[in-house]
Amino acid sequence: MTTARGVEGQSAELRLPAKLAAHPSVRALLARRAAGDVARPPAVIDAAWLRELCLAAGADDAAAVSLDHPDLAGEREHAQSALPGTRTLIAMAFRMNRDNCRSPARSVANQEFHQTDEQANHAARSVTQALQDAGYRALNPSVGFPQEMDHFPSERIWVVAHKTVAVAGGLGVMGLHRNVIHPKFGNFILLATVLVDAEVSEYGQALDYNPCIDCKLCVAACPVGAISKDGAFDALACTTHNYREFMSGFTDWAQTVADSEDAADYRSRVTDSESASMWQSLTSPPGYKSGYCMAVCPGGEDVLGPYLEDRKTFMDTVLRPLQDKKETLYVLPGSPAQEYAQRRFPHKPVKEVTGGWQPPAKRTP
Ligand code: B12
Ligand code: SF4
Repeated sequence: MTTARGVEGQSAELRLPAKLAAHPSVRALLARRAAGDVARPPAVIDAAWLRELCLAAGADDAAAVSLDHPDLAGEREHAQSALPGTRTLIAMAFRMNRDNCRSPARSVANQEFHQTDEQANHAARSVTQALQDAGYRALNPSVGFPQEMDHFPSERIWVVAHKTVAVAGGLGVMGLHRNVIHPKFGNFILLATVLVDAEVSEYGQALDYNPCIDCKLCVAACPVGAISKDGAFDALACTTHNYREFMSGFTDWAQTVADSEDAADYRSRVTDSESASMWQSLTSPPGYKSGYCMAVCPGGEDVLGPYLEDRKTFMDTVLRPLQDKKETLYVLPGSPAQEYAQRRFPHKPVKEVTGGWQPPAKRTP
């Protein structure tokens, strides 16, 4: 056995088998340690250094939250399973360009979501790498997709709930539509979280007010009635329509392909536009069908001005184009979403789908 001592104050007594101690990598590391070249990171991360790191990586706002925070009780098990030893979650917000998100052209809005998603993933990865280089264990779960599809559909597929962490850290509060509204940037933000195995010198504090002004424009904008005035949220209605070309909607489409007798039968069930849209989602990042709740939200100091100055013009130029858009709405048969969509938006064709949640009933020959 060989005993090696690290640099002063590190008390790294290593008892290594001779073969391992003689390995060139081990000898190089021990030599670097002896020369004081491998510093142990501070036990507590400096909050100002960390914030600067996040902003330099591209975040527009950032805050650390202890995993012991009472509001993160539901996240603890997930965080520990993703990175054993996690002590702190670092929440980051990334601004999206507002008018892109508001565009009735899906290609424009989706591009904005995906570009910001990519930017947030890059930034979170670079923060993780800097923490790793400083000597910590750190991990950045995906901002959006990919998610853990082996859990789908019975358990949650996301590693960390970014909204929960961001709210606990004071980056914003969930509005009536359940998107997090940042006090300055409004709800035009995507969120990322980095897990790290150390404490931070100062943690973010939750906001003491909600930037949501309760205008209920999100209720008016949602084409499938997923948002109620009282704050109830119909996640299934949202997923069935907005995520038509994601996991469950894709399954429904695949079932339709499987059930079709021939090309003519397939084309009687799926329009050319729908086939082309599905192709686009399969070859590019998948396209959201709406996100209108986010598009119309006037909350947040940077966003609020035009709404306060002239509400009618705001509604005519932001809300109405989305309401007027002719587009297919996807609903589960007999669902409240179906009734709502037909009543509120008679000019939008409503299509019944299974949502892919369960196999369709066998057709009788
Ligand atoms: C699951 C999910 C969804 C689901 C459920 C939405 C929801 N309200 O939770 C669906 C598919 C409907 C969805 C839609 C959208 N999402 Co989403 N989504 C997520 C995800 C993966 C987890 C959300 C979460 O933490 N939920 C738990 C708690 C915190 O949310 P909650 O609202 O309190 O609880 C509801 C859900 O949990 C739901 N629920 C419970 N179990 C299950 C199981 C399944 C399978 C589903 C679908 C829902 C569901 O019911 C609860 C009651 O309403 C996060 C990414 C992440 N890893 O965190 C993005 C995230 C929340 N989504 C985001 C966005 C942008 C959207 C869309 C705008 C997408 C778009 N471009 O059109 C819409 C907006 C819909 C809305 N009004 O909320 C952003 C929000 C940013 C912000 N400013 O807040 C996030 C944070 C992604 C990111 N990294 O930025 N999303
Ligand atoms: S994303 Fe679309 S379907 Fe979902 S709640 Fe918002 S407006 Fe409604």
